[in-house]
Amino acid sequence: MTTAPRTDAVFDLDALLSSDERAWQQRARSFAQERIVPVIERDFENAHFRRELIGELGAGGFLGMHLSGYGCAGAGAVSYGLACLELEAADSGWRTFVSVQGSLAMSAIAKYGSEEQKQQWLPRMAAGDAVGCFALTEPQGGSDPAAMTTTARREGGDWVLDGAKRWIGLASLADVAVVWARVDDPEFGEGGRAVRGFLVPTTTPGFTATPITGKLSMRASVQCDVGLDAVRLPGDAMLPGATGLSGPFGCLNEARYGIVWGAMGAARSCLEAALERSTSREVFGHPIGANQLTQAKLADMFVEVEKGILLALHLGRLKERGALTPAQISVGKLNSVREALAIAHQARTILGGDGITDAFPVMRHAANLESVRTYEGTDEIHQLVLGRALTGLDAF
Ligand code: TGC
Repeated sequence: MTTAPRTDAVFDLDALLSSDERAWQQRARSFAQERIVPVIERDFENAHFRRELIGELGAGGFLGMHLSGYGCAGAGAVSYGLACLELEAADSGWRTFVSVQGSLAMSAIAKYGSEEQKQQWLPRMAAGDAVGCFALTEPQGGSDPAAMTTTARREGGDWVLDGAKRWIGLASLADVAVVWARVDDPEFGEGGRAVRGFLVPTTTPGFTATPITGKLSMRASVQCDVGLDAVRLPGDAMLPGATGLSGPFGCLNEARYGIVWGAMGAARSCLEAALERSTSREVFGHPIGANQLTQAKLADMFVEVEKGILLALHLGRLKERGALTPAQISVGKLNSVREALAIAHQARTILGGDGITDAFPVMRHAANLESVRTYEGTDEIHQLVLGRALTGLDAF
């Protein structure tokens, strides 16, 4: 007997959501399926970022959607997570866009910005009329931001920034960059060595952003090398509310939370492709889904998708209560991406040779997830965060 593929056959996850959350999910799903899915294979092949969708995401309320005021939607953490899931079910690059814009750049301004900075940037960013990027990682690596070498020095009333950043999403499209730099002035904290954030309009002389080419992952999105060569900024360009690395880490928490959900979207997409193929492809005279070995693979993939979504939901409910800890986020980020990658690889085996082509989304998801595994804290960083939480011993 053949049946239509079902991923909601065992758990009724909808029953755990409010009507508002289901509506956000449905809107995100419609956007992803109607505007991204039909073009994503071509965009991935051509390494094309479809800039014209930014305004549509803004009009849909998806940019900074978990922030309140300043034109932002004020949605709950679970609604935001569900939107990440649906966008990443289409492509990790588009969930990354929403993460960089909303969870990193807009969050930095909303958490740490002055009232003037919020007024200047947040409404335009929420509408998609302005794009932001978040410049933390440097060329020598992203795992140890404490080793940052980018500097900000005082010259008269101005700030002058020098340094380099790498893997900065959206930088070549951005209107404003949130740049993290080490200051040399005791007045600004930590004996003159504090990491502080600066809002850099990307038209400022000395700011350059060069898209990184040769990527075999995240091809439908943009990551850049950023140069900061004597970038002169007014004295009020600093974000007043963040002193030290807890500033950028506070934003990384937001983005990592979105990944917990998003990676499960990519995983669900891979499972759905494998399920569909398991009933439509016949080998040895019957659908491959009738083979016990195929069913075991499907069951294992399903178990991890459902567990991952339930974990994401649990973390979302904690976040809504203000009780979510960085170690809990590390559990989610580590688990979701690791399992999503395993699911993508397992799904590929069910698709046979066709699984390596763009007739299916699976290889694209697998390639994208390699980036997701590395950014916002590698597997190893999250293991070490958890090792510290468990033992009380710092192994960095
Ligand atoms: P340590 O130097 O001891 O602590 C610095 C301060 O930060 C605080 N902190 C956190 N605060 C909030 N949330 C977190 N998750 C935090 N983690 C640390 C810490 O309490 C301390 O505060 P204070 O007030 O005492 O100064 O750092 P640590 O030993 O706690 O952390 C070490 C480690 C390895 C966990 C941390 O360095 C780390 O998380 N490394 C990974 C960084 C990372 O994720 N990098 C990738 C960034 S991805 C990116 O930049 C690209 S964005 C996407 C795009 O643009 O496309």
